[in-house]
Amino acid sequence: MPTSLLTEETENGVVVIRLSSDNPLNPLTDELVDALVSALERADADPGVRAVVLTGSAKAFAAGADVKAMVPLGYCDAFQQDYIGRNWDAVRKVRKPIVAAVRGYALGGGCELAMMCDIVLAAESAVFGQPEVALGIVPGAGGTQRLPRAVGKSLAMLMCLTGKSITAAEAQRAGLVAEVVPDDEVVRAAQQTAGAIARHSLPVVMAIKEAVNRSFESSLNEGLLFERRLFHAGFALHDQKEGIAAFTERRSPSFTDR
Ligand code: CO8
Repeated sequence: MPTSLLTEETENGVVVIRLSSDNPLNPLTDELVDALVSALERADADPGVRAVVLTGSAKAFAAGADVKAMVPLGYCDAFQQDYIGRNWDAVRKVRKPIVAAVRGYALGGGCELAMMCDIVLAAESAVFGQPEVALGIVPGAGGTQRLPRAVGKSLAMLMCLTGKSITAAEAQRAGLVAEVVPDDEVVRAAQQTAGAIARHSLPVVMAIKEAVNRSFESSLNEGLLFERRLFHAGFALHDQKEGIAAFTERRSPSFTDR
């Protein structure tokens, strides 16, 4: 259900969730993040949704956590409320693929949110950064963990320790971004990418997402074993039989998600 902070529209199995708060910089207020988490959980549970596009305004994907809300917080408040951790864990639990379409600023929590998505497409205007150090704080939603995995230690250190941001082209060269496209095409490009995913068998797509994410959490041996077990389990799927039959019969497969 749309809220004033968020709009959602579904077309051909792809839901576009757009962060659209009153401030076009989309500071990630508790209300905005709660609305986002609810929308993602709804999409995950909705059999009519097969992939998600997450985007922001033309000016910003999101300019980070709501800095103004941090002013009154002390350590005990932050710790007892599990400030930030509480709902961010819900984003990474989404099992359907999420394609981020980033225009403008993706800073701090905004960059971290983009990195929680499965594929990042950037507009030419996109700017990625972890400027928290300038505020006297440490990144709080994965900047020090996901960024080095995405771009390597040296560039991650440079960004986190100096607050220097990088352009869309630099982010693509570093591996943070899959593709860079003109600003007015990025949401459509993300819908097309999500649509290409949505045409495949959903249980297979979900298993692939799980396996790729597992590669960040496990040793190579454990990851390879996990992948092999999923590969074997796939022989129980009708869609695996259908995909292989369609290939051998030189026709398009007709997947049923079974
Ligand atoms: N939080 C709250 N308000 C913000 C934020 C923010 N992150 N960013 C901008 N605003 C507000 C400004 O205060 C200003 O409000 P007002 O008009 O009332 O003064 C309004 O938005 C417009 O901002 P600017 O005038 O600064 O706009 P510019 O176009 O000149 O500059 C920038 C745009 C470069 C994006 C600039 O606003 C900026 O540097 N913003 C802060 C970016 C930042 O430091 N982000 C990191 C925040 S800390 C963080 O994200 C910790 C992560 C922890 C996990 C997060 C999960 C939620």
